Amino acid sequence: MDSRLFLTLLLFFVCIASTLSLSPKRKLNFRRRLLINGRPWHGLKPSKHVFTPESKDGAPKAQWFYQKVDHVGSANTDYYWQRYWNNSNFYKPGGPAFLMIGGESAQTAWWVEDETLQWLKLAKQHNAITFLLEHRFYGSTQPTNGDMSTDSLEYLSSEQAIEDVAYFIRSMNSKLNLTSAKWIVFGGSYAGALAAWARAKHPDIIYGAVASSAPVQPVVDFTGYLEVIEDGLNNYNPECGSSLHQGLLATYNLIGNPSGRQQLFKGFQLCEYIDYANKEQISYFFLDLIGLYMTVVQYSGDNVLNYNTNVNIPSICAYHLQRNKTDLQKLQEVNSFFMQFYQESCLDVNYESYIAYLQEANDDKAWVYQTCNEFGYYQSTTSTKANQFYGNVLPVDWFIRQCELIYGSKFANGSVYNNVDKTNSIYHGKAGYNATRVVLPNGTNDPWHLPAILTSPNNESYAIVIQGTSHVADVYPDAASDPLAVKQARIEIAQHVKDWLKN
Ligand SMILES: *[C@@H]1O[C@H](CO)[C@@H](O)[C@H](O)[C@H]1NC(C)=O
Ligand SMILES: *[C@@H]1O[C@H](CO)[C@@H](O)[C@H](O)[C@H]1NC(C)=O
Ligand SMILES: *[C@@H]1O[C@H](CO)[C@@H](O)[C@H](O)[C@H]1NC(C)=O
Ligand SMILES: *[C@@H]1O[C@H](CO)[C@@H](O)[C@H](O)[C@H]1NC(C)=O
Ligand SMILES: *[C@@H]1O[C@H](CO)[C@@H](O)[C@H](O)[C@H]1NC(C)=O
Ligand SMILES: *[C@@H]1O[C@H](CO)[C@@H](O)[C@H](O)[C@H]1NC(C)=O
Ligand SMILES: CC(=O)N[C@H]1CO[C@H](CO)[C@@H](O)[C@@H]1O
Repeated sequence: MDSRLFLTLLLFFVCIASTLSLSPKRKLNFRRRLLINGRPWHGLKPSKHVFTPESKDGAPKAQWFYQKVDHVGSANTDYYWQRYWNNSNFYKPGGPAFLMIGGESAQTAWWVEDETLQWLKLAKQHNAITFLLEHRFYGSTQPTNGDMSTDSLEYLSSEQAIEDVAYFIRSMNSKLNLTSAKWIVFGGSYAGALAAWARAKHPDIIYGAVASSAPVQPVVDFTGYLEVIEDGLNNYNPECGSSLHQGLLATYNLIGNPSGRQQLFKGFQLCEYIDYANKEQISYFFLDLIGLYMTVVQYSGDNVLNYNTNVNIPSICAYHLQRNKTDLQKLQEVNSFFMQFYQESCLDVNYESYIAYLQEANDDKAWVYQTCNEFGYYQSTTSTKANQFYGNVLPVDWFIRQCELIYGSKFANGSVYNNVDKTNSIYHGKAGYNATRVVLPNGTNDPWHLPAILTSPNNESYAIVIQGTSHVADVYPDAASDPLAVKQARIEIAQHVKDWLKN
């Protein structure tokens, strides 16, 4: 390696290391519990190895791609180092190239390493070379060397990320002589939307896309989200849903008086008393509780982390279906289960430190920025149905106010609505999506199916319904517990990819 490149890289790592080791005042605890604008601590598409960047010896090593900071404007001509991984084990000259697009979290080698992953099984079958590209501003891919000030975040957008993908493909084509290879992009959740949009935008270099649980209809007030969570619990067992409803109601009624707050302090093992005058804190407390059920329903049964063993709808509902306990006690037991699971010593209810955390440079700050700047997707209790079930404890304005608190006055209320409108005018929403050679699987239990494409947009793209499954269920390795519907969906996806790669 030439010494100047080495120095640049060294500097880069020093910067990254100092960014990532920030925030000694905060333990990881409260971040792991929270579902921050739909994003859990592990990112929207969880990876098996969330804390270990390289999963084992001999795993593919991270590579660095010299990438343009700005594809959209012309003023900034800088470059940055974008992290990626590859696996050429299956590749045979003349074979296709598969690219997994990274979403709103740090990536790990697991995605190109674990040959039981569905897309790697396809790569093996078709002799494909595979790549995983980390999204700008997440993990170690930092176009502004870890600076996440609002000015720097100007370079964080889905459009820039899609152009990163296009530039990466063009460069690999010339570097590795892949020009005649068919490129297929893969992605799940937000990255699924990126895969769908990238195929639409660059049909000349991207031959097809598998876009799992892809939300392509940004909306500020994502009212349906919490309704699907409620339905997920009720469809399993109406008594489970009703017990959660009663538990939340009891909690809400106790907040109004001092002895009730004392009872909540003890029962939920809070780190501090709730200040009844602080309405922001009360919403934050309810997000602590409701967020647990969001995570559970959103991932229930997925064959990754603990979602098909003890963190899923049946195991959490088991608490609510106990006899001889009040619904408040049951809710508190679910809370205690997660406190142990996340190793929390007390339950954080400090809204100010939550905001302070989001003002630091981290993946959550980047994702919340994207919600303020492009997507919204605020999981509010605004709808009549959600209001009746949860209480109106998470009004949409509570989320919108955070945009201004974190990123400044540029993100006052009105601008968030304008930003989301702008995104929909760029990508034309789900009704306007009309690319060909795209597979769009979605799960009925997953709240993210609402902004996903539900009917095949044309006769060369395919929406696939997966009854009773959750978020991005189709991307994970086979499990004995997989429902038939997800097995069938995987077969269908494989068939479409095979058709595309024929001749
Ligand atoms: C692929 O990754 C390996 C290390 O895992 C590296 O040696 C090789 O140069 C990489 N190839 C490309 C095209 O990046
Ligand atoms: C590049 O790939 C094409 C098509 O696969 C092949 O015909 C050609 O010989 C390759 N060129 C080099 C320099 O390897
Ligand atoms: C529930 O409570 C009733 C009345 O207090 C008692 O008779 C019964 O044994 C209890 N059942 C269980 C499973 O604890
Ligand atoms: C925010 O903007 C929206 C759309 O313009 C408007 O409907 C809403 O009332 C505003 N909320 C506040 C708190 O100003
Ligand atoms: C989608 O594209 C096809 C082929 O160009 C066209 O016939 C069809 O009308 C389009 N549908 C929509 C909804 O735009
Ligand atoms: C769909 O089918 C019709 C009729 O067979 C055909 O004309 C059209 O080109 C096909 N493709 C798309 C993208 O609509
Ligand atoms: C949950 C959901 O909306 N599923 C949709 C997925 O795609 C199929 C096929 O178009 C639809 O019929 C489903 O309604």
